[in-house]
Amino acid sequence: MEFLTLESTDYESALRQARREYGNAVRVHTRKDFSKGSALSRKQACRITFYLVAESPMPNEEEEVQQQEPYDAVAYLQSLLLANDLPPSLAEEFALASGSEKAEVEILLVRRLFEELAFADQVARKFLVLVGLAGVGKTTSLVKAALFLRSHQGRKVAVLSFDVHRIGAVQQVRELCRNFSLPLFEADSVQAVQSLMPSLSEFDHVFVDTSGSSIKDEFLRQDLQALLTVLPLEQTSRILTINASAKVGDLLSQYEEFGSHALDSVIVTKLDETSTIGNILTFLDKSKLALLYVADGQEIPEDFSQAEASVLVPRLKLFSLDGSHFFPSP
Ligand SMILES: Nc1nc2c(ncn2[C@@H]2O[C@H](COP(=O)(O)OP(=O)(O)OP(=O)(O)O)[C@@H](O)[C@H]2O)c(=O)[nH]1
Ligand SMILES: [Mg+2]
Repeated sequence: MEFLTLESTDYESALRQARREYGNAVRVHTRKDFSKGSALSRKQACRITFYLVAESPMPNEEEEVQQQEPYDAVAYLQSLLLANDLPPSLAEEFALASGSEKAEVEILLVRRLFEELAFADQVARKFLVLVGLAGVGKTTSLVKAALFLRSHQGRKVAVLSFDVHRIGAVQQVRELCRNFSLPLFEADSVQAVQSLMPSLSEFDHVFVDTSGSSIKDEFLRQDLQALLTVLPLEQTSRILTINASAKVGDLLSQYEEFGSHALDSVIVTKLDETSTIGNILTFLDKSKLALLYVADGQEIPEDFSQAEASVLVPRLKLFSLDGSHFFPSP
């Protein structure tokens, strides 16, 4: 074996130099740190002694192909479920032949995810009460929704703020309504809501902004219940507002908390803050609620759209097909 030596200011730079010249074949045998020069200008130095080993050859293309895992449709389906935060148990619902191509697996999965999903394409009722946890995006979304109905469907819309406890929250809705010229009515008690009823009769839709509540907040829940007793039942929609990043279990708790059977649709907010939508699809599948709108950012009115499959499918991950395969242009 042949030994070589090389000297530099320190060990690292000596090794770097050796590797620059001989590549990864360098193996250091010994190292010696010392100082050199006169007493007035003494400098640190390091000498390494090294030898070279044979570098393993790069595998050729043919060998690489052979080393890859063989394609398996069932494994591919599992990887899609995993990447999209969908439950692995969903795979049991598919009878896949191991030779099914990727595109076939993707089409089957999209069909399964969307065939029973309900979309609420119309807002039919007059009073639209957005309920949901604090900070989920109720106020922002209802302003967006009111603007959407006004500009896309020519509806006459207003906002009713029913925020009994938080003085600051009224400021936010006041400012938004002023900026977007939305008529705003304010009530701090159910009696006040009742007395506003005649003034609200001229509007097609009245979006009701409620205080957010935590699931443990009994006080706020009672206010919400009281409010719902003064709004005409047949003309009122209770819309659950949920955060796109929330876990399925938490979403199902919110669904129960905010009156499962009395809820009739869902608004999903903050889609821009998550990269997977499997949790939302699973929640919609389990709750059977119809998806009404989706919000994907803070900008009003831009970051908002009517919910439909073509908005959600492009958000599925690892698909070899793009959305146009599922929604060809007419
Ligand atoms: N990134 C992102 N932020 C959002 C979205 N929707 C709302 N927000 C932000 O979330 C924060 C809370 O929004 P609000 O509309 O005040 O939420 P809320 O549910 O009315 O809150 P409470 O009245 O306190 O219960 C604000 O900073 C919004 O700008 C969204 O789709 N994406
Ligand atoms: Mg609010």
